Amino acid sequence: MLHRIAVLADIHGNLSALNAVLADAQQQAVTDYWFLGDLFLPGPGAEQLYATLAAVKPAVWLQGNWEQGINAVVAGKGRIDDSSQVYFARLTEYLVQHLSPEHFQTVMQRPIATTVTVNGLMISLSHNQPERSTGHDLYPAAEQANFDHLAGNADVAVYGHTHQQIMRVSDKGQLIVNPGATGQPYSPYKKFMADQRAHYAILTIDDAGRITVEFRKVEYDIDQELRLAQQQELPYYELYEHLRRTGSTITHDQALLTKVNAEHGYQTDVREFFGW
Ligand SMILES: [Mn+2]
Repeated sequence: MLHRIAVLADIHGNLSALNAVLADAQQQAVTDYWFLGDLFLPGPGAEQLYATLAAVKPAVWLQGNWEQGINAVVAGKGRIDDSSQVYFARLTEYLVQHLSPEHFQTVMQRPIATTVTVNGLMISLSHNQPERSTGHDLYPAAEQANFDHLAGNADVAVYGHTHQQIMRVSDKGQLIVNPGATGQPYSPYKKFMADQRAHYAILTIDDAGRITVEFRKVEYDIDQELRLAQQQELPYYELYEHLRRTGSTITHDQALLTKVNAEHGYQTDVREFFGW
């Protein structure tokens, strides 16, 4: 059977982007869906986002470093004097309050990597490296040895996490693909960063195991996504608006986060909710 696989990664709470990508994928006569992790936050998508992704029955559904971070917060790990950790925890509180406990558990128990064989092609799938969902070692221009490690003994390695669409090869010629980010596109290059269309990729694998890779970028309504965030009373709404309009994250801007946390009493929220 001919497989046309839509590969999505890094949705990051952006339901509007996910809807646009799924509509495009349907038009492209996709037969399978794979998701490489980082489903929630900092966007408002929670229960409905879960249901939307679950409805296409992804054959692969991985966990990313954000899910691991969310798990760590819920397990009680974090420092109240670290503004970035308060930011992450306050968003986690929002998620816990907007997602059913059952679906929360389902997502948090996904693996960080897996391997599947399609028409004789062995494909490794991971959020970042198969053994570790964090790190900068697979950024597009990173060292070749890191990509050789990723490829392992697979024919094709597919990973997410960097939010940038790339295709390259290992030293042996194994194919390496990153579908980019559905909910949070990124580029270090200013001209491309201005293009905030939602990313995904389609892998077409025929009966003979021949593969074609297609990178897609889909327009969606950012204003609608921001209205959704407002309706849902998403914490750090202003920062989310900045992120959606520019692509720039402020996750590590301690000075800004300290100010916003103080303005909204987020530190107190986190202390009360998680007992930090
Ligand atoms: Mn990630």
